Amino acid sequence: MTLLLDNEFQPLPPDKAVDTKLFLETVSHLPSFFDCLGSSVFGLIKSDVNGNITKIKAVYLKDPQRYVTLQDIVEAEREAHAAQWPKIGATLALMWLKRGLRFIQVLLQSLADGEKDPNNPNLIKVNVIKAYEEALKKYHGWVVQKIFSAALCAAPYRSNFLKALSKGEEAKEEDCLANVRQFLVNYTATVDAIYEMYTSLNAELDYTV
Ligand code: 0SG
Repeated sequence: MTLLLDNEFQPLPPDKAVDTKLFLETVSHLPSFFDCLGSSVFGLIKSDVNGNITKIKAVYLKDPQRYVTLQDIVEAEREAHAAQWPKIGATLALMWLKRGLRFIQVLLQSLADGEKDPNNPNLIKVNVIKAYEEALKKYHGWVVQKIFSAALCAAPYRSNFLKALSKGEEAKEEDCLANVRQFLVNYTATVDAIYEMYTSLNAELDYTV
């Protein structure tokens, strides 16, 4: 069993509503993956992602029957905190979490599509830069972009990264990539649904940190 497939996302219902409990259970496994990556720079990223998840979970646990879907939470906060919303509570945490999830999605998709630097085929820098530019860069000022550069230098080799996705087992590269492709089906649908929800509720912000 691979790390990814151990924690596969569930298919969405026809209305694409994301079930809060299932979502939180699944994303709560993601931060431990950062431990496989080695460098301490990933500790900072792990704690940011963990903080987002903890914040959403805390709101959910206040009233699980009311917050069945992620949209229930975002809409309730819009009603309760009209003046500060969407820069508040779980709405803010999910806004940032979805960007990290999009980063992971674009990175894995790029690897699954076989995108490589022909001069350095065992590096994943091209894949990481693509994911960063699509998901995060526009929200980062100079200082955070420097943190990204440090993380980029610490990025593992492609072969080691694919092994890490498979908990370090001696899985064949093609098997790892097949697992990644399977994982991406429900994962991408879920991330897309959260982005669509933020657009339709006008909850997206574009400030930089
Ligand atoms: C395999 C190689 C991978 C390379 C990975 C590179 C990843 C990019 C690194 C970027 C560095 C990120 C460092 C942290 C940056 C944070 O400042 C930002 C903004 O954080 C938000 O700020 C908080 O998350 C919010 O927390 S909340 O839950 O309380 O709401 C909030 O504090 C907000 C500011 O609030 S405000 O002042 O506006 O009120 N975080 C990010 O940019 C998200 C970074 C996620 C990276 C995910 C990378 C996954 C890598 C996976 C590798 C497989």
